[in-house]
Amino acid sequence: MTDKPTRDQWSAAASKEVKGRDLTWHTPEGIEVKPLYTAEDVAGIDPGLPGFAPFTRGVRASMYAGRPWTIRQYAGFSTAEESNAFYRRNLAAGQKGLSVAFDLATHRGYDSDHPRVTGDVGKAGVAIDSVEDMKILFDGIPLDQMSVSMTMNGAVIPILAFFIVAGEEQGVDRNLLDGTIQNDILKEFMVRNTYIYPPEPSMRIISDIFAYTSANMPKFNSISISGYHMQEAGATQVQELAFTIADGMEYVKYGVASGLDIDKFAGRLSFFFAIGMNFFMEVSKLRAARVLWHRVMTKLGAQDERSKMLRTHCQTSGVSLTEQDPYNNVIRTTIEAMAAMLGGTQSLHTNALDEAIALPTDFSARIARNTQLVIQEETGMCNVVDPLGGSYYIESLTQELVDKAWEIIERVEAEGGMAKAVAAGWPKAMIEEAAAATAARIDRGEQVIVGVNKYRKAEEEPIDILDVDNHAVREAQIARIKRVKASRDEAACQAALFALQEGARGSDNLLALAVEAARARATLGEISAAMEAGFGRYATKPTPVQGIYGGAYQDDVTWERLKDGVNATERRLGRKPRMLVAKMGQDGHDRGANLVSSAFGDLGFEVVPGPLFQTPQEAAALAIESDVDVVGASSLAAGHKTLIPELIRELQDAGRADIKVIAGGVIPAQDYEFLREAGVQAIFGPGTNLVKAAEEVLRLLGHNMPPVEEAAE
Ligand code: MLC
Ligand code: 5AD
Repeated sequence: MTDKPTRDQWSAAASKEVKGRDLTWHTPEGIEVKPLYTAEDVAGIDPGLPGFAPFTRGVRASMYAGRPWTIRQYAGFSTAEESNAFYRRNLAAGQKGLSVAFDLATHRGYDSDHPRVTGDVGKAGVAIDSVEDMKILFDGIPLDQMSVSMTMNGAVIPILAFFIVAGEEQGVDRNLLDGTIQNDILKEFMVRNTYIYPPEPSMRIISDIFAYTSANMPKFNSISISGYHMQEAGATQVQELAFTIADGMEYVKYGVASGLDIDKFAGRLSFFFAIGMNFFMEVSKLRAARVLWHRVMTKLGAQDERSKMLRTHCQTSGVSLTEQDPYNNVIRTTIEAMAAMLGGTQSLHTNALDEAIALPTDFSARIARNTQLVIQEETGMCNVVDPLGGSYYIESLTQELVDKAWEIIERVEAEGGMAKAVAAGWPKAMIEEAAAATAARIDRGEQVIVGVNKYRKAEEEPIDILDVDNHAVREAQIARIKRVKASRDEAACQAALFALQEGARGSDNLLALAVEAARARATLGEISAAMEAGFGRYATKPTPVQGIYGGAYQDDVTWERLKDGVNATERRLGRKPRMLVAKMGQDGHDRGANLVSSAFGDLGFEVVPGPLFQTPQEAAALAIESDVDVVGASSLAAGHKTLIPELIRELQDAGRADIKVIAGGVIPAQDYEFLREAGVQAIFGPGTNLVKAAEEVLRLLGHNMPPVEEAAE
């Protein structure tokens, strides 16, 4: 009998095979992944059993063997009628739960007739102005039988009120309503930006919702504490994990401080994570999240095991998908979906292959949904609970993620909790630094994206996409608002709105007051404005990070040549070239804008980072006042065809047609011609290499720039 080989012997053998090359993988979250894990790595780690504390292996004993996760596709566009029809088609084809995407006007508390939202109505989601729209949205869908998730944070009070009243008018008592409201405002201040009110009253709104739902809606999940958008904004998995759990802690503390018994509401808190392409990391992240939440809730004094159980929804990563060679997205989403289910999610959205350029069509939505149906019904993967449990790598990585995230959570706690940290801004800065570092890695070809920075197709054929006629939706919505206002009891409506305004100044439960206003047919804009009268509206200024993107290009010839170009332009103009990075409409997705500001700033441009939510008039005025050479309009929520031409007209009317306008973001190739005719001088779609973009801008500014070699081909 031969002796069993030792780990040292393996090490020597592997090293010989690769001639001594170091095989350690340093992940972006600062984790060193070794090429081999063995029993030695898991000595002392006991993941326990599924359905038992700390739930490492899942929150249910039988998990998917008993009941598979909910196939819950997030969707919404155009009018309530069109979205309702889309939901019904999807349910007939195998979807199991609903998830509503609202348009950005609704998110930010504006009715469809508000002048600030002309480009946003019906675009990134469905327009909902009153309870009448909500009733149409769920027409023929019994709300006591279908669980409904609603992604709403800023305008959470009117939307939840409309939902409750829509149920009531369907004959469904609120205590039977099943579903989830996102209601997670801390991450809005950090990354998603659909806030309305300042942080303090926003936190009060959340406590009021906890109080109302825990007393009246026992089946309803009162919050979906979301890391998803952090990862989308560029966070590493460790950051996403830590800040999400820390957000959850903060909400629990506020709930308790408002007088609620922790075990009365904590069992209905839920979570939401993104699942990106680092497969084993994502599986381990969900396991680590459950361990962390159990630890945190035990610390906070919860007694009921249900309060300590982290139940979560997941969505495959939007940011990992590409405009280029889009069928690769089906493969990416399949891998991510498998990571989510192997990590033990309760509910899942799989993205459509056209993610990087538009909302899903019936065709792309079918493939996305079928990805989950195939896993559930063809592979046998659901029949064993936590099949990766006990894997040396998975168990070791789970533990490492717990430890790394805990370090950040302890820092948050030492500094007084997440609300304070968010106000101080360091979590956001940390995420933006990670985002800039990732962008540089991808632009430099160090992180491979197939079909983008490697194996790129010579010719791309555009795919069919969904295009929403924003003008038609807006007209239809305005007509319905008029009808609602004309047929309501005006005195009763105004009395309910007044009571709500007083409630915002006092301490009565805002959701209870808004339910009264919704019954009286007050609109979303009116309910939001009544609270705004008490709370005010919140605004921030972007502060792009410096030196991270440029730092990755130290001693790089391409970068140096670009800097020479910027210097030459500076000599010619007598000052640095100036660029306004403009965000117009209610689109708060600022990852792209922040990255452009950082990269161009590092190159030596003078960047004016424009505030979020400007009208085209405001953006034009800022461009003129700052005397910029170029405006870069960043659009990630489909408002580009309305807002960018308006900006150009405003500049022309002010006699400043010389200020060049370029467009970047989620802009489908189908719209390029339209934008060029409107006067847009350059268009940068998803996956644009920032170095190449800067090169083109310099040329636009009159610098004779010979083409630089692409960094990554
Ligand atoms: C589940 N159940 C079981 C079981 N598995 N019972 C017996 N045996 C098993 N094996 C029971 C559960 O206990 C529960 O009842 C019921 O079945 C439903 O199961 P669930 O696991 O709770 O699933 P679900 O109802 O789908 O709820 C999942 C959730 C919820 C808790 C994560 O919060 C949710 O659906 N969230 C979705 C959030 C979402 O879609 N967000 C979209 C964001 S998009 P009971 O009584 O225990 O509840 C976005 C993008 C953007 O944000 O930026 O715009
Ligand atoms: N319909 C479907 N999916 C949507 N997403 C956003 N809005 C919609 C919508 N109206 C998805 C995309 C995006 C993520 C935040 O949510 O995948 O990346």
